Amino acid sequence: AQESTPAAASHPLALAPVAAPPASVDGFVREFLRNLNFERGVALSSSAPNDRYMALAYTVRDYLMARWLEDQARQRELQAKGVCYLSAEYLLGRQLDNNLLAARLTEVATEAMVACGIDIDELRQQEVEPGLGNGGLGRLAACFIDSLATMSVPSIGYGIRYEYGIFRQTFVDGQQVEQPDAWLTLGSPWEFPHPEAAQKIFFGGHTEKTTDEQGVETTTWVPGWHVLAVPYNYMVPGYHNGRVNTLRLWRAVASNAFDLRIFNSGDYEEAVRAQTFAENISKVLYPEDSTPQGKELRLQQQYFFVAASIADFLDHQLSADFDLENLPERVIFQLNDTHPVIAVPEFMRVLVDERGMEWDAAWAITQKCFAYTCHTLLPEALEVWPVDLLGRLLPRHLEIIYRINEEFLLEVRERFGDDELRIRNMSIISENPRSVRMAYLATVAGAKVNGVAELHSQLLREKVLPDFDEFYPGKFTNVTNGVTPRRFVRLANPGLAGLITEALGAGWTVDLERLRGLEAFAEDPEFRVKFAEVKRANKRILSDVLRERDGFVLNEDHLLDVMVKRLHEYKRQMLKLLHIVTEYEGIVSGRVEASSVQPRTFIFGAKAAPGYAMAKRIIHLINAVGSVVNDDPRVEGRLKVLFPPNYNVTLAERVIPAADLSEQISLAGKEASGTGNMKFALNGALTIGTDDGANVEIRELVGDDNFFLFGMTEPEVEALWAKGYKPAEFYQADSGLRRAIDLIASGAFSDGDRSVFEPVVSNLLYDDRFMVLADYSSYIAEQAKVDAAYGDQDAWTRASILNVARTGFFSSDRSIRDYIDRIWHTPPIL
Ligand code: T68
Repeated sequence: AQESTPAAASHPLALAPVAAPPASVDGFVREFLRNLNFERGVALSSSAPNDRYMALAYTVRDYLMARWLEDQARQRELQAKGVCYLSAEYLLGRQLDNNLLAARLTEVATEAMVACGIDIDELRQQEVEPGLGNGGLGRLAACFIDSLATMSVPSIGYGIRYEYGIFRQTFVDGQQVEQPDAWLTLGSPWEFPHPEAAQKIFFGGHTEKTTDEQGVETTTWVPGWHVLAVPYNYMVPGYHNGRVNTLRLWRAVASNAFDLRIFNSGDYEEAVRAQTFAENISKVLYPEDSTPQGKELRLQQQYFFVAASIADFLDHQLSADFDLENLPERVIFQLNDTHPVIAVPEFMRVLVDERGMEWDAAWAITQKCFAYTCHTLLPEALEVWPVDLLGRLLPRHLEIIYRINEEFLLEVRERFGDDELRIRNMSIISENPRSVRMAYLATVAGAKVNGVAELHSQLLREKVLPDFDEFYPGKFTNVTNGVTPRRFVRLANPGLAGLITEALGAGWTVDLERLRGLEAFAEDPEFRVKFAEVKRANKRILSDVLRERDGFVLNEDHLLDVMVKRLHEYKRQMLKLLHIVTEYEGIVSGRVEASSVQPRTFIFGAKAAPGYAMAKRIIHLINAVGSVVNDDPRVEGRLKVLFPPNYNVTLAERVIPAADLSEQISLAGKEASGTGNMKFALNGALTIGTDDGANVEIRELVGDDNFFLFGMTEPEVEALWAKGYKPAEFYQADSGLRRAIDLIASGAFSDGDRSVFEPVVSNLLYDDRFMVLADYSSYIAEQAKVDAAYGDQDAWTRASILNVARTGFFSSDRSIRDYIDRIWHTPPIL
């Protein structure tokens, strides 16, 4: 930020931020009209919905502004230890309602809009959600910054301001077609750009070594090119605590100097090309989830944002006289997966090359200032960067990584002798092709390494990084994920929130374990009736949304069975589909009376990575099955498959509160945690799930009677692989499975064309890496139990209430408390 002149700084009006406008309907109306007139330049009578939305957003900002300015000043004054959360993704969802809620302005704003003759709901619809993330990992980051603000933890979130977020999904003939997510086109009222505070970020070039008279060697990096990183600040208001934290996202902009050099040479086109090249860095979010993209642009993105963030922290957040030796008492950089891990050599480079610190001292500090969260167990999802690419883009960083590795492997040798196999297995550099294993680098550098659910953390230690666990006792820990109850209960499910407050009083929103108090109400028949009414009302709301959005008809009497998450083979949307096809086949073959089938609507929501062919075929198949099943009169409307396109946070907020059944059916040992599973349980859906990720903890908490468990355990999966898994044997052994697969293979869902879904069928029969067929019979049997249980509505409601009552543990506030206790040691500043 710009320093003010001494005269301005001592002016009486500059000593404290301008106070917020009066929090009355009248005050809000004035502020709103002022923004409409002065910021949008329109009169109310001639304003468009977007003008009104923008003015409303500006008004909400105005109420938060004084606190935001104070909190920034205070964070700098106190110099207390804080968290820098480094994440390449923040899947924020819409901001308006969240910020109104946090600032206690929802009612005032609603009434103010009424006074102006405006339907606030219409303005809500104007907001395009910032989809700056792929799925669970990005949404987790968004929940965490909400909790950090609500718990008054000194912290700042750093990331990338992608010009295009996760693609908009459309279906053409049932197949996914991606459209660019131009979320910025109508303006983005929640961000504050600061081009004057841009940082230079360097790339390429070479390094040079010089030795001074004392024989001390120094290395200088002579970079080849640079771009500017421009910060865009976002307010992150805590819930009802008056605190406003900052999310700082970086945008890449071409530097003038760079352009001019070429421009002066007379090549205008080349100058523009250079600009495009630089600005590509923050152009688009990589839509690959759980499979790293080894592309150079991706590495540019990663380095771009962490280099800018580290410089921002060291140059602007520390007091002028700060002694860098004390950094570990002042900051912890939390690495959200491996995407920001290049921050480790960057931090070393800054300390050693720029600040003149000795290597050993710098390394000791680094090892205290970083911690790493791993979000996967899939070996193919662990990021590696080829050494030649790294050397070309970041030559000095590659040297630093080599030295870190050299000294680390020396330590390993000291401890274990020349155990070459162990050394090869633990080396940060892997061979053929020579690459940097980013997870290993993060593990060596990090003070702590955590998994995201108990089972995941255990498997991480035992299967993925066992040598490191042995080498670094106490480094590995667990922090089970959580979700923010503000967005996912209060905002998404106001009916349930009201009922809870009626029963337990206010306070549960920031102390979610209080939901335990609902256990007693589960035994109260009147409460159960009210609870069931809320679920029904939520189905009606969803029904309206799906009719408006997609032209779908949702039968509110159906059991609502929901599977929403990224499309990935390990998550096993195919298993869900085989269940649906089995039910359908039973009816059309005449073996099952349609009238005896429990009416169910299956809702899918899933985006496939654009380059993931099998995932896209599965999407096609879901749509194909849906159109056949939905239109077949023999089904008598008792089975419906709805697949609204473009599942995102906004749709999740409508789908989750309406669900009866939550599908969490990944192969055991593959889903690190899951967070959708937590959102469903907190909103009263019962889970059908495997013993995987956080499902394990959900089941332990809600109890076996209130959870539908099926499938192999992780050790059983291992045993089956060891024995030799032959999916065709399961196909042969189960007639229901055979009929379902045969029906797909017959072309019944592709107008008789057997070739369309042949790759899906043969993948299941001859490969089936995620053991769909092995878990099929257990899944079908458990689904029969679901049908039976749903027959007793009152008992179902009781189980549903118990799910809410017993899952308060999954508040992201608890996760943050665990991070503070086990990793960060950053007390809240009250
Ligand atoms: C998810 N990971 C885990 N990755 O799959 C999920 N990956 O079990 C867990 O609950 C969640 O993280 C939060 O811990 C992801 O979402 C990605 O999105 C991703 C993105 C880019 C590259 C790799």
